Amino acid sequence: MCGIVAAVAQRNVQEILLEGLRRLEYRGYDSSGMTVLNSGALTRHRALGKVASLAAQLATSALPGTCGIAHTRWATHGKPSEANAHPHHSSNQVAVVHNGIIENYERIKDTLQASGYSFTSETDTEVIAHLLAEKLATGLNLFEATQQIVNGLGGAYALGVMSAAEPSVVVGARQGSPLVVGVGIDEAFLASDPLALLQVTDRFIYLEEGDLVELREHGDIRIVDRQGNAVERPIQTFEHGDGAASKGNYRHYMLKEIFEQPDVISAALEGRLSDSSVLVESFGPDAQALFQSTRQVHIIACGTSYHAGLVARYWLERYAGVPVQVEVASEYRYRHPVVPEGTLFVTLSQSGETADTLAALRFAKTLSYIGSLAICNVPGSSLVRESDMSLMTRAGPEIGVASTKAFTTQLVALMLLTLSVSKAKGQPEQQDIVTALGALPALCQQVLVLDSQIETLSQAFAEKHHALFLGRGAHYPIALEGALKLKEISYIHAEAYPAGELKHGPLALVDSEMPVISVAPNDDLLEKLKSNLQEVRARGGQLFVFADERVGISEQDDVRVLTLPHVHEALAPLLYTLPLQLLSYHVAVLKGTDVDQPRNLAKSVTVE
Ligand code: HGA
Repeated sequence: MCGIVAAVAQRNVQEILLEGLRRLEYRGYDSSGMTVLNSGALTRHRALGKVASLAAQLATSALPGTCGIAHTRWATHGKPSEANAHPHHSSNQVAVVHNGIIENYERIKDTLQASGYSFTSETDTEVIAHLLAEKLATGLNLFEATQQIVNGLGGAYALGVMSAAEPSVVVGARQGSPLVVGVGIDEAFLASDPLALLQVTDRFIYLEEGDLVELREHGDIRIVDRQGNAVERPIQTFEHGDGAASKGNYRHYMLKEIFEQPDVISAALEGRLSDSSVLVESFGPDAQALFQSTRQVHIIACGTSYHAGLVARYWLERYAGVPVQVEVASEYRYRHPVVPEGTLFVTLSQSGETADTLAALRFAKTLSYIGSLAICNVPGSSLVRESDMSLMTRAGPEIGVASTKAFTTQLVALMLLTLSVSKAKGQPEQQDIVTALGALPALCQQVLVLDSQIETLSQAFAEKHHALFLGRGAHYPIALEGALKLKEISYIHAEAYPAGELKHGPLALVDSEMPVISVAPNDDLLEKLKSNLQEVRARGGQLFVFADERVGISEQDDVRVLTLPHVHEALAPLLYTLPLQLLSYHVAVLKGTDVDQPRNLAKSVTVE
């Protein structure tokens, strides 16, 4: 979602802020803007479109100054336009950048308008600028003013604010949207994500919900909690090098991230398996006892993570004998779920800041779960901090908006969970799966070698408007994920069905214009799947099958087959994800879409 970056330094901050915005662009890219304090005046540039448009403005008209705030937007209130772009000002006295949604902004706006404030944007954010101006006019300083107004803001926000009257001060606030403080030498920064600041520091303070922070000259940082008490938050060193956030020799982040999968899957397994067994302690000291008493599992997630949860349902029920419910967070959080005794609550999120998932966790904590587990890629994220247990997926920074390596490492984590629950319950060890996990990175490498064949295959899709994905069993969620990838980055309408469901409706769509993609691992549903594929052929459909080398599906005029190495049945969902990612990628490249930043989407969905 929107990205915030702010700096109080001894040097000109324009380039630091601009580089920060470039690094945050994955969070939102419909417009951007920057305000810098120069000789007691707030000077601002805003531009519609990507950060490059703002950079072009700055190249012709620089914003010099040592204190500034900047923003890249993903609109929630008011269309993408220059007038709606942040920072928002009030009478050139106050500037505000905001990530989140102010739910009660209409009521606040009415009151402010009645007091004579006029609005120049359609955003919810602008009320914050005028509220601050109103408070500053009473003699409060910026920090006190922010402290007073946040209590009246409903919804979620991360804020960066500055005032013309206080030349070297930026105030930040966090409630429901992420915000970190970057600790420099004699300078201090704020950002929505540490990645934005790796060019200037690798030391970060992760603010907690309700925290307010003041950055002043010489790197002075003061934090108070919701109650107004001064608090010390630990400084943490960022583990991944800055190189993790660059494209390297790849044309797109997405392609780089697809090709990183053998390495990150190895990293996700490292230290978590012995020769023949999973190490339950990987989930923390309480895991053994908690898993032992787990009688059901509820998995809550959004988007791609939800698909990982659906795969885990097949795994946990089959290999650990535990019943599982999987649900999207935005539905779960507004239901009245019944929680059977002994239920473990599991959340999945790449960023750990997904607003719906976080709200679902907070809601779940009011119910009678035996404990909560977060499977997440970002240590120190809200989801991790607020859960009883966590397991890091170790995928490293994922920049492409369409998730790839975060998904497969979530699957690895979920298989480790399956094996751990089974082991804690005293069931026989699944040694064959443990061994197969060890061999998985090499198999992934073999699949990635098929890249050029998949690129050739992708030509058959570039002119299509629709596509159907089929899978059975644990591969139905993989078909769902394949369809989601194609939709997200190539804008081709794609749907996924369990193959056995075809005859109950979707078969009506099949003709020569409808490519049908199927994953056919060598599992006990193979013969059933083959019959379903015959149903497609009989209706003139064009089939594209990703098949195990042992299944014996042969290439024909209307059937294109891409052969994958044999893999343990339990791990096939992981392996079969890779060719579907590559297919979507190449179709999108052929269509000329913006692969890493597809239209209307943003990564790390920190608004509801
Ligand atoms: N509501 C604000 C900020 C949106 C946001 O945080 N998106 O992620 C706006 O629409 O400008």
